[in-house]
Amino acid sequence: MQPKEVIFVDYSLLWLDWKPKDGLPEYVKRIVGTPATRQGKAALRELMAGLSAMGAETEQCSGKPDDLPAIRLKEYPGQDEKVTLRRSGDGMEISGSGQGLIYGVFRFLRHLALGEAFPEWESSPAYPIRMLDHWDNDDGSIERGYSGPSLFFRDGRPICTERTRDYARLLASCGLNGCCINNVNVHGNALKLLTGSYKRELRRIAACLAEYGVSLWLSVSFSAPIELGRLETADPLDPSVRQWWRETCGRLFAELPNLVGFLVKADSEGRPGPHSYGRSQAEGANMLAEAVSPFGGKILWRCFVYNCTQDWRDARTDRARAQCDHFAPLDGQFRENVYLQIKNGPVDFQIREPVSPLFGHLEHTNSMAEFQIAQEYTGQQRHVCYLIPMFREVLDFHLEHRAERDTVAENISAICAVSNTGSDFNWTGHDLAAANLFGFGLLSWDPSADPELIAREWTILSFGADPEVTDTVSGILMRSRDVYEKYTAPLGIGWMCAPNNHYGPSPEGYEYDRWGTYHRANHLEIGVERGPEGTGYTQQYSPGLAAMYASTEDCPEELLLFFHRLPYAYRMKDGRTLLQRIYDDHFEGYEEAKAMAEAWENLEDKLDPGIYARVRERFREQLRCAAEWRDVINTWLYRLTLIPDEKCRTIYP
Ligand code: GCW
Repeated sequence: MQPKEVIFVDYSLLWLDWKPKDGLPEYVKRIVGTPATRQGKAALRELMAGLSAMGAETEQCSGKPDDLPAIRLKEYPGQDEKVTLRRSGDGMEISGSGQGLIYGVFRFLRHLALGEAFPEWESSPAYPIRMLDHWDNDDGSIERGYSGPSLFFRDGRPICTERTRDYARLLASCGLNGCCINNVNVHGNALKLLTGSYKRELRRIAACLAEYGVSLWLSVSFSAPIELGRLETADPLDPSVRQWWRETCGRLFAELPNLVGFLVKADSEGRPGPHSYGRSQAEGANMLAEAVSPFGGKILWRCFVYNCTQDWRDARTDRARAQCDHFAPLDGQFRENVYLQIKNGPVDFQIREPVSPLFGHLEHTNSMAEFQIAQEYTGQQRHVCYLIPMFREVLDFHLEHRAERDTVAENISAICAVSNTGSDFNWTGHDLAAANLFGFGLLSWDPSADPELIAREWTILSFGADPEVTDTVSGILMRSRDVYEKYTAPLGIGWMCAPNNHYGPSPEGYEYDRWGTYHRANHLEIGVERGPEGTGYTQQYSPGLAAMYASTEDCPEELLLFFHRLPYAYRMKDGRTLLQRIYDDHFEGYEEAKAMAEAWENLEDKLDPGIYARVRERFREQLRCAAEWRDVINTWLYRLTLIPDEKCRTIYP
């Protein structure tokens, strides 16, 4: 029997576990250039360590440059993020500011690991703000966290550990430059992050992040002047409130040189906000923007404002409309250091939603796209669900509101994702979920990056370069979103998950609740009509898109039940009935999940045994849960309609 060729991997390093590499170019033996800044030094250290892990014996030559083949590091002054890799004589030159060098070095190491001798790259990131939002609480728990306790908090206090620096490296290595460390729902001691009580800890965290060019952001409570300042109001137009914020910011920004600004969830799901004082969202955001502006600070203002105490009997209120209804009329009223943070879809991170129409209404306001790599509604890091193809679809979407620069990617000026990381040794719970972290980083730098190439690259960096492993793992990743979609809620309808924890099926779990997420299914029809005859949501899009979505014929089928209420006998384009399509998707989705699990099992001899076993366990749970989804959704629809599956597969009457 052939000996197994297994690569052992230190998965706590994720894609930064550089593997030994044959045939490295001659020039990697020498590094010329001595960066002066903290980031530049970190870049040099990464380069030395990366090359050594790949098996090179590299020396750093700090003397006068000569003509011998070498890697030349050229550091420019400033904070610019631009980076250039180019051939220089028989060697390579990597140039940029200190921060640019970090991106350049990681990119260079990636190229070497992928087998390119002279990588050439000249690039600047698409957005100046590319960050992760942590929903981490002061007690160390994480709202919607699926990979262990918080990296940033323990027992009511912020913490800086040896992993904080590792985390900063991971973020910088895929192009991210910011991190908001606490939950947008600000509770408990997290309120006191503004007070100076945790100055020491925050300074340490900020310094670890800064070394890799990652800025610190904090989530703040709009009513902090009451909670902390003992004022009687948080009215944004009240002079004492404004004064309180100015003073607080003055102290905080002086204490934390790497702080860039605040993230605010106001008037949303019970959080305080300007509406309580009869003020607009713009008045609220601008008050904070003014307070941070002397320090070059920025405000990220979330647009997740909707009525979360809706009466389910009220069929006229449509939650999908809420963001545009609240924010579109305010375009142009926000200060230039405010960014409106908009979830990718109009409701809430479901596996299939249309693109939020709000992106098309902000001609004179900075906007920021918010994605979620924490898999709250997409399998909670127990199911494999590679989200990068979905994010690309959103970024590529044409809003049809202007002739040029019309896609979402071209309209936004910042980008973020709710983080999927925690203290688990593999950072993301499911080993394959790290592809979402890596992929989001790459996409935030270059929104035209190819999700499939990202998947392949990530697989090689994580598991080594065996072509069968690369094809199989990237193949699993690329199919995974469609598979998850098929066995869960059908055709864009969303919300058939269990209430509160959002895992597993419960088709009526949210039906008689206050959250505004209804399908209103009866024995004849399912869905909410959102065309002009219905809630009018479609009219929030530009006329061409509005007409497309309003027409059942032209509406993309995968979104049919997001936009329309339809009878079960409605004919799909391929002639199947709507109900048969749903049955088929659920049976197929399960089979496809099983095929993904089997494909993984075929790699047993080729993978690090620890990774193999962990992912196999997760697939077991995915299959159990996929079967549950299939059977619950199919059975529920069968019992409602009494229409059997044409193919007579098992449903439970
Ligand atoms: O969908 C909801 C989540 C909440 C989250 C909220 C938000 C942080 O279930 O847990 O709160 O979205 O985005 O603010």
